[in-house]
Amino acid sequence: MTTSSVDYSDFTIIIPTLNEEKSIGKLISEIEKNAPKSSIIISDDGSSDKTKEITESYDGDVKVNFLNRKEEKSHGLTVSVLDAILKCSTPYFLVMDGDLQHPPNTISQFHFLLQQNYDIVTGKRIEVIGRWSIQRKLMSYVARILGKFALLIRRRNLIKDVMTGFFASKRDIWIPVIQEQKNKFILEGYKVLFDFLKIYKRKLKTTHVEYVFGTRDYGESKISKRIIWLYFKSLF
Ligand SMILES: Nc1nc2c(ncn2[C@@H]2O[C@H](COP(=O)(O)OP(=O)(O)OP(=O)(O)O)[C@@H](O)[C@H]2O)c(=O)[nH]1
Ligand SMILES: [Mg+2]
Repeated sequence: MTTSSVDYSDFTIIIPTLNEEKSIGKLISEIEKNAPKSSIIISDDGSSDKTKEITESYDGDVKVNFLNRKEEKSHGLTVSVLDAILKCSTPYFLVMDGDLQHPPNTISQFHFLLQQNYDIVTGKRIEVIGRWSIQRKLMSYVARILGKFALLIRRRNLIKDVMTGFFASKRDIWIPVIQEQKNKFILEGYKVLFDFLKIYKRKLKTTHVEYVFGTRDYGESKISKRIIWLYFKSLF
C-alpha cells in the first residue's frame, strides 16, 4: 500500500480546532503528503489566533474547507465534529486533532481499512511519548475502563479505546444518527465516538490502527475540569 498510488478523493479529514495556529499549517501539508486528493474540513469554534487565515491561505492539492462556527449558538469539540460530518461529501471520513498529536502518516491505514468495509476504525495509543502527569495517566485509564463498562451494560459495540478522538468511519452510518439524535450527544464534550457508540444499536464491524501519541508540542490544551465532569456524567 503506497500512498502515492492511492486515490483519497473518497476521504474527508475532519479537524476540530480552537486556536491551533502553531500546528495547523504543518498538519495540512502533512495531509497533502499522506492523503493526496483528499478533502479537509477545519471545524473551528471561533479561534482568536491565525488558524482561519492560515487555513484560508493554503493553496495546494487537497480541498480545504473552513467551517466557521464562530457565530453558532452551541460550541464544543463534539458539536464541531458532528456539524462537519453533516457537511462531508465523501463516503469516508477521519477525525483527528489539530495539534499534531495524531500522526498523519497513519492516515493511509485508516483509509485502507474503511475500504475493506470496516465501519469504525479507531486509533489505539500504544505509547505516550513525552511527559504525562500521573493524574492524567490515571484519569485516562479510569475513563477508559468506565467507558467500556458503560457500553457493556448497555450491550453496545465495544472497541479497544472508547475514549479516542482519532477515528474513521462512514458518513452514511453517522448522518441519520446525527439528524435524528443530535441532542443525545454531549455537544460541549470531547468524546464524540463514545457518545455515538452509546446511541448506536446495530452491530458494527470495527478494528484499530496502533499509533504513538505525542504530548502537545504547540499551542495549549483546551481540556477543562468541566469537560472531564461532563464525560463522567455521561457514563450513567
Ligand atoms: N471546534 C472546537 N475544537 C476544539 C474545542 N476544544 C478543543 N478543540 C480542538 O480539539 C482537538 C483536541 O483538543 P486538545 O486540547 O488538544 O485535547 P487533548 O488532545 O485531549 O489534550 P492535550 O493532550 O493537552 O493536547 C484540538 O484540535 C483542539 O484545537 C472546541 O471547543 N471546539
Ligand atoms: Mg491535544
